[in-house]
Amino acid sequence: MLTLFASKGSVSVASAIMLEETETEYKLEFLDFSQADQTKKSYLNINPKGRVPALVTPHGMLTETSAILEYVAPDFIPQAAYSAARVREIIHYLASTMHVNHAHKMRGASWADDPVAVKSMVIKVPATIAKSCAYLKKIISGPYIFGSKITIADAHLFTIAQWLKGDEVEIKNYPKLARFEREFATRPSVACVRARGLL
Ligand SMILES: N[C@@H](CCC(=O)N[C@@H](CS)C(=O)NCC(=O)O)C(=O)O
Repeated sequence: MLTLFASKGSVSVASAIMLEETETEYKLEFLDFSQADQTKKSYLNINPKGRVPALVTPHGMLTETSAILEYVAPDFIPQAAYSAARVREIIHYLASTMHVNHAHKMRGASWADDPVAVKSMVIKVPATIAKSCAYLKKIISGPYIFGSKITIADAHLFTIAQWLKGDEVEIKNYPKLARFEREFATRPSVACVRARGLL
């Protein structure tokens, strides 16, 4: 049995969605960020990074959304090398650019001690996230990123799309992204994740 360590509304939602899509049995362990659960010794013993997601597998611990999604849902990656690389291209962009842009709002202190620099990072967030949305809207072919078959990249993008409002970006300004988000939200996997209290 797999165990997913996750927190509400965080990037760990993507892993939960793919566990649901693949009808994998898993146990959910909630971390409450308002109680700084991710910094407690009991969790650091599990995931020294102090981040979610973390997945306990029969082989050992796995972290990083991109790695977890590949492990949990290999059938949601195309077989052809180029198509598979395109899926990874999106996932790596989401993890290394868009997620990091978003993190500058709440986690600026990870990069700078100077309060002016931290505030400056916060101010930049709507613009950098908007730039990511402008890039993504060109990629989405609809209804999902790569057409009618979902891939692991869709779960990742749907999860990050939930942060747009908080980052002061209007999804309706990116109609293809808005349609994707609305469409993906109707999937039973999303309803299951919501019912489990992660969304
Ligand atoms: N690169 C990691 C990032 C994981 C990450 O930053 N997760 C955030 C939640 S969205 C977290 O655990 N933050 C806790 C903290 O910063 O204290 C991934 O994509 O899984």
